[in-house]
Amino acid sequence: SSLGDNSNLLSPKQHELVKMLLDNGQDHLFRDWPGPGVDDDEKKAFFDQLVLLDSSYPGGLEAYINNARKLLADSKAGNNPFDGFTPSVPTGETLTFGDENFIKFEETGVREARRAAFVLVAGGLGERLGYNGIKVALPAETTTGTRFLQHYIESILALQEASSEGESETQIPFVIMTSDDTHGRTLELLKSNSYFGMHPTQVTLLKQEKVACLEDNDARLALDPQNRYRIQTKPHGHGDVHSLLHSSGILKVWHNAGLKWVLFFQDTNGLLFKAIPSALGVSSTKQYHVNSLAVPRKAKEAIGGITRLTHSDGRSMVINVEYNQLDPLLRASGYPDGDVNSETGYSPFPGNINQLILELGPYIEELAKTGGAIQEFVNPKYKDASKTSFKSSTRLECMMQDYPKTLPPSARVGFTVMETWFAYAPVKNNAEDAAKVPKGNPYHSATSGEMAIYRANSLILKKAGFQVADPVLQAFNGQEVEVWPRITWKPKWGLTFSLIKSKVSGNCSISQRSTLAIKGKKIFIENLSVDGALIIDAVDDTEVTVGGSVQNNGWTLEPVDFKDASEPEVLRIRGFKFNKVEQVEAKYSEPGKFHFKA
Ligand code: UGB
Repeated sequence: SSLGDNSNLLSPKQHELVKMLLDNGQDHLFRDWPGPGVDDDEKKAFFDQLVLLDSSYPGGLEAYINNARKLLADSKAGNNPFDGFTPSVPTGETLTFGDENFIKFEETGVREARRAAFVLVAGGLGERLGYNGIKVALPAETTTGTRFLQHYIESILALQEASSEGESETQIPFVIMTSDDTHGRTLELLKSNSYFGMHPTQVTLLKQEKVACLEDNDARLALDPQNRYRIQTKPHGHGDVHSLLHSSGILKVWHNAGLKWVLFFQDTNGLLFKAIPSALGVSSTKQYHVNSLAVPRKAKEAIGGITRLTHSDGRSMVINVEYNQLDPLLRASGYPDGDVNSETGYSPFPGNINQLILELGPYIEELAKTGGAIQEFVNPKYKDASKTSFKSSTRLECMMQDYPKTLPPSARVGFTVMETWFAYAPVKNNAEDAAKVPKGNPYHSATSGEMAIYRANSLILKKAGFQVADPVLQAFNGQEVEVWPRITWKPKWGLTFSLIKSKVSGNCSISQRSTLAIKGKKIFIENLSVDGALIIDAVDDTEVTVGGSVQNNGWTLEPVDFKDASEPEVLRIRGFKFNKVEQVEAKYSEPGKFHFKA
């Protein structure tokens, strides 16, 4: 064959791989290759790609092909992955922001953060959002322009500092999973911003590789339509994070350093860190090996449902059922209406927000057995009902929240339900799709994501004793949202509810049209009324007490049409911008103790 003539291009390792492929029905990959001397560099690049695909999958390419054949056969046969399982609504811990229980969990969580590591999965391109850049570079809100990644890092640093109080200085490790789509730009964003204040050695980037596409039910690997010397690849999903953490060896390093918790989170949730201290407190108090964060879920919302699955053989587990699988599962198991709201107006199944807290010890033990492999699935789009050919190539995928599926029944798997307003506001949908979301369901757009931050901060200050004006309803990019006063603060100012309460006193109020940005750490708000815009900025060593009455024209909100190409994309996707007409600025760059009276 033409490959035979080309085989002197191969290293011994590549030789073995090619033999395995030929033994596994993949000879089409080398069909009609020209003889040696033609396209040799491209052929070598092809073999290099094979080695990469082989080394980045637990068990190698052979395992990938075998797993694919099995899953494709199941899919063709219409086998139900939940066969034998009956779904029911599980019970978990429910947290109410600011109550006694919550405050107790927050205290515990802050203490435990000394022994925590954080893992951000940020390899996804965010196709639903259709934004040109990487999602973690987007501003979470445009009052201060703080980017998601910056906010995450500042939150981790605030936790680090709070949990070190009275103890030796600690550095919380931070891993970011990237992919070829996001790696370069993530690294660049960190470097050009001095890692947003984090020590560069604290941050580890782990890049996930894509997996080979499959062109038919025999799991023949698909060649790139543009290049016969490349296998077409697609993302394998966020579940890769487990095998990457395992193979990098970093978990052992953490274990040896005495760490106990690994917290996983996603790329665009500007509220998450308001829920992290208490959720970690729950993990620690309840000794959960796995704790998933959840919020009340609207039927058909694109978030998975946390479900108890009980098998006819007695096995039972609490696990995420992905949003596209929940409806068919329910219909097949005695709920003829499928995924619908109950009389509460919500789905009876809590919504998975994919923020997981794992206890490190049991996690390492489990990965030692599985190598980090996560149960996969395949989702081919068939040409017709015969299910013999695909409309386009497919691939295996896996999800990080499926980690508990291989755990023994003795594992302590729990979940914690938070109120949505302080825990979950992702930025996933583009303006057009968000505008089409059924009324009453969340938009999950840049518009709603930003407005949710102002709403949460307003509600929290209200709980802390502030008089906060009611919101007005306004539509941006076809989405009606509550517009609250634009209140923002740095994580180091308001890491926990107790901390926030300790910084607000007397008679304080803010009007709906106002902006209040707290950019320092030791800023005490006392007898302050804001009607307009107030920006307080102070270096960490400085203590400022702010009071008096702020009255100015403030920052007005102006609509931006998402189709208006003259506006920057980050503004277009949210549908508004601020016109900074007038503001009061209190700025302190020297250490000391100050009083600011407006
Ligand atoms: N991601 C990767 O890092 N690598 C990949 O290959 C793919 C994604 P999406 P999805 O909480 O709102 C999830 O696309 O997958 C990262 C849960 O499965 O935003 O549709 C990516 O960068 C679902 O149960 O979400 O749905 C991002 O940070 C529900 O909980 C993250 O993975 C839903 O999120 C999620 O990717 C939710």
